[in-house]
Amino acid sequence: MKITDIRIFVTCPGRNFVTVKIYTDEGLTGVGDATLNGRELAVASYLKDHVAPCLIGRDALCSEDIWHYLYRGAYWRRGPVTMASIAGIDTALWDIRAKAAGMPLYQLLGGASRDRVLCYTHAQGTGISEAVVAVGARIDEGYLAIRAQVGIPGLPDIYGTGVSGLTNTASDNATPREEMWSTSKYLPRIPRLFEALRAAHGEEVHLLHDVHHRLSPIEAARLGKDLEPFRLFWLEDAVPAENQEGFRVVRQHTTTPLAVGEVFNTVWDAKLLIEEQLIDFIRTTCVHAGGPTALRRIMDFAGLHHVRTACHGAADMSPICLGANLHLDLWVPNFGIQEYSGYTEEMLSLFPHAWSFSGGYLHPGEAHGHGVDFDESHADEYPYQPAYLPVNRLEDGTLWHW
Ligand code: GCO
Ligand code: MG
Repeated sequence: MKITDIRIFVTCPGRNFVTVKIYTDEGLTGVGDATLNGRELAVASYLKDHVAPCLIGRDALCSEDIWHYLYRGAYWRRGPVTMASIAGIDTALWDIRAKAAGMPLYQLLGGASRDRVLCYTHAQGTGISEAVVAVGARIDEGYLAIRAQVGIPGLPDIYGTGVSGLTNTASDNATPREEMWSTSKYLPRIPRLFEALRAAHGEEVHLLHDVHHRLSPIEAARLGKDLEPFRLFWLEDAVPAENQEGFRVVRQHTTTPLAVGEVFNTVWDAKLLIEEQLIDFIRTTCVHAGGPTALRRIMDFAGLHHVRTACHGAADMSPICLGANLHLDLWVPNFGIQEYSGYTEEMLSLFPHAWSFSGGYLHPGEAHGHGVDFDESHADEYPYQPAYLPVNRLEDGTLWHW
């Protein structure tokens, strides 16, 4: 089955998504997500200018060889732009393979290891009482696991604590918004949030929190300890993870479970973290970690070391990424949880999908392929809009992590 054409679409149905569509001489097509939030056009160019021309005429069923052709063959390995590009191609090729086999993708991976996929969603508030109400509303919608974030007095407008994160955060602004950060204001606030959440909503609901890489190891260790009474499902991205050894300090001091990896591109980014069992959940996801070919290897490696999976699933990855993740989630023996922050109706109309949500769980559906399509006839109605993630500065102006 020969690849006859590859088209790249950058659309903005509320936020920017990069979509790869591969066409074959047998009429089968497949779609993949290649979105890299805030850097979409770099990936689109990588794909259009450097990848697509090299793949025309190749066998669409040789996805393993194509993966290595794009990874080893480029000489310049890894990095978010390269790996999102490879992921877009790889996901589309797995879609084609599963359609050719007449099966949902999870059947090709080894079949379902569970009936349904536990997911967590987001709830936030600028104040603690507002966050408590927001978590309650999510529980009422049927969610069993909820990531809770709260604003910090004295720090205006922190990412992830105010309005819904479903749409572009800076769509009316061609440069990133600048936010302000203070670890000393943040650290005492978060245990108070979770104390209030447990008091209001009891022990059963799974509660999670995302630190967005803003702490040092010893600060993260303190936070993990202070949160122990509230039994979090996890503390996410507690410290920047370029220095994987930094997690040893956090790990030695707290029994709060640790999750990391949404910005990782390959297994090499997590090698020490997994081998030394410094984390409990690995957050790599289809689009940023090189597609199903690479992600399932990371998942298997994690399984050897008591690390469970937790694919990143915020709304800045397209519904195609979520659909592909759900097949891996249904199959993977060491599954943990899937992030699911949902999509707007507009987004879902551009990406018709077979997955379903019920009672706190997702299922990828039984459609052949990964079950998510792209309605290219409407692509022109949603042109790319420049947008960036915000940047973060300390109160004295120092540029900080987030
Ligand atoms: C998450 C993430 C998001 C990211 C976003 C960046 O846990 O869902 O941290 O909130 O900020 O995906 O593009
Ligand atoms: Mg996160």
